[in-house]
Amino acid sequence: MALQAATSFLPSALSARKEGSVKDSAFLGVRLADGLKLETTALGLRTKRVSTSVAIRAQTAAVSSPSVTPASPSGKKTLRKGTAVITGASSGLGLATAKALAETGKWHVIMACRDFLKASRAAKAAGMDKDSFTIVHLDLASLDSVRQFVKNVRQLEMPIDVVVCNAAVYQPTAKDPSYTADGFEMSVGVNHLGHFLLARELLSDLQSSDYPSKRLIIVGSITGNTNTLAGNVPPKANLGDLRGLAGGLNGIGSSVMIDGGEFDGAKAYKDSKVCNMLTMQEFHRRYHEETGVTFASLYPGCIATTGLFREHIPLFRLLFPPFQKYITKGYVSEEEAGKRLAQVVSDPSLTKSGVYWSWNKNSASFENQLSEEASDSDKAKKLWEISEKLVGLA
Ligand code: LMG
Ligand code: NDP
Ligand code: PMR
Repeated sequence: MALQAATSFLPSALSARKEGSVKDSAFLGVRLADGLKLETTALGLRTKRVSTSVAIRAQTAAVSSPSVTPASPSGKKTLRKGTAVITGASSGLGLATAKALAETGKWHVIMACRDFLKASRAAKAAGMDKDSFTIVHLDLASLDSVRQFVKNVRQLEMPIDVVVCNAAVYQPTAKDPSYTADGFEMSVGVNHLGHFLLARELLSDLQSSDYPSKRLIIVGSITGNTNTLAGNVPPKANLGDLRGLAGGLNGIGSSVMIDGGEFDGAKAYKDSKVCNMLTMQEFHRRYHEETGVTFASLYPGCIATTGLFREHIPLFRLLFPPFQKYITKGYVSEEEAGKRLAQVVSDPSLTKSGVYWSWNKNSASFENQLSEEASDSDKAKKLWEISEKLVGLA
C-alpha cells in the first residue's frame, strides 16, 4: 500500500483570525480529499499581498501508511513513499527539488515555507500534483516559528525520512543589518541558526523513521569555500574566532558579524554557508553512527536566475546569468540543480555521510574538498556549542 497522503490547507479567512470553520473547498487547486481523517492546525502565515500578518485557519488531512515495506501484487517488495521536508520550497532550488521528487511518484514533499500563498501558487505553476505535497508554515527568522513548525509537522503523522535545509536570504546591498525575531543578524539567523534548531529538533524524527536511507541535507556553496576562485571574490567568508556569534550577533554590545567585524551583507551570507557546511560535518561526527542518518551538503552549481539575487542591483541581475553561462561556465538551470539536490535526497548511490557533493561538467556527482575553514573540526565544535546556546538548546 502506498502512502496515502492527500493533504490540504484550506484558508477560511484571510483577514482576521476566524476559528472553527472548516470548508471542503479547493484552494488554488489544492483540495481536501474525501474520507480522510481531519486534523486541524492553526498556522500563522505571512503573505506578501496583505500588509499585516494574518492567521489562516488551515485543515490538514493525513493518512500515514504502515511503516513496513508492503508487497505488490506481483509479490515483489515495493518501497513506501518517502517523505521529505524541504525548507524554502517556494522558489528556486527548493521548488525545483520538490518538483523533481514529486514527479517520481515516490516522494511526498513537505514544503516548509514562510509564505503560504506563494508556495501554493509556485507548486501549482510547477505542475506538481496536489497529492504530492503539503505546505506547512515555517519562518526561519523566528525560533518560535521553527518550534511551532516541528509541532505542526508531527501532527501530520507522516514519517519524516529526509530533511533538506535549503532556504536562504542574501542581502548584498543592505547598508545596515536587519534582525530576526530573536535579534540575530538576518542572514546568519535564517540560513544557519533557524536551520540549526530545525535540524536538531527533527533529528529524533529522522531517527525513528524506518525508511532505508534517512538523510539530513544542508545546502552549502562554493562562495563559502576559499579554496576556489569563486570563494576568493571579495568579501571572503571568514568566521574568525566566532566572537560576534558568541556575543549573540545582535549589534548590542557585540558585532552583528560572526568574526566581530563591520556589517557586510555579502560576507554574512558567505559566512552562513560556511556554518551550514561545518554544521553538516559536526552532525556527522556526533550522530551518524548512533542514528544511521546520512548527513550531506552540496554545491548544486551556480543557479544564477533564482530569487536569491532579488536584492542585488538590476545591472547585476541582468549580467550575472550570462557571465556565469559564458564566462565561468558555472551556470546551471533551476531544473538541473533541482535534479542534483533530488539525487542527494534519494539516489541509492549517494548514501555516504559527511560528504560535500558537487557535479562535474558532465553532471556527474563527486565528493568535493571543502576549504580549510569549512572543514575545521575545532571550529565546527565551537560553532555547534555557541549555536546551541543561542537557540536555547543548551
Ligand atoms: C562585492 O563586490 C560587493 O561589494 C558587495 O556589496 C556584494 O555585492 C558582493 O559577492 C557579492 O560583491 C564584488 C566585486 C568586487 O565584484 C564585482 O562584481 C565586480 C565586477 C568586476 C567585473 C570584472 C570583469 C569580469 C569580466 C567581465 C564579464 C562581464 C559580466 C559581469 C558580470 C558581473 C557579475 C559578476 O570584486 C573584485 O574586487 C574584483 C576582483 C575579483 C577577483 C577575484 C578573484 C580572486 C582570485 C584569487 C585567486 C584565488 C586562488 C584560488 C585558487 C584555488 C584553486 C584551487
Ligand atoms: P531563492 O531565493 O529562490 O530561494 C530561497 C528560499 O528560501 C525561498 O523559498 C524563500 O522564501 C526561502 N526563505 C527565505 N527566508 C526564509 C525564512 N525566513 N523562512 C523560510 N523560508 C525562507 O534562492 P535559491 O533557490 O538560489 O537558494 C536556495 C539555496 O541554494 C540556498 O541555501 C542558497 O544558499 C543555495 N545556493 C544557491 C546558489 C545559486 O546560485 N542560486 C548557489 C549555491 C547555493 P520566499 O519564496 O518566501 O522568499
Ligand atoms: Mg561568482 C570561477 C567561477 C565562478 C563561479 C563558479 C561562481 C559562482 N563565481 C565565479 C567567479 C566570479 N564571480 C568572478 C571571477 C567574479 C568577479 C567578477 C564573481 C563575482 C560574483 C559576484 C559579485 N560572483 C557572485 C557575486 C555574487 O553576488 C554572488 C554571491 O556571492 O552570492 C553570495 C556570486 C556567485 N558566484 C558564484 C555563485 C554560485 C554565486 C552565488 C550564489 C551562492 O553562493 O549561493
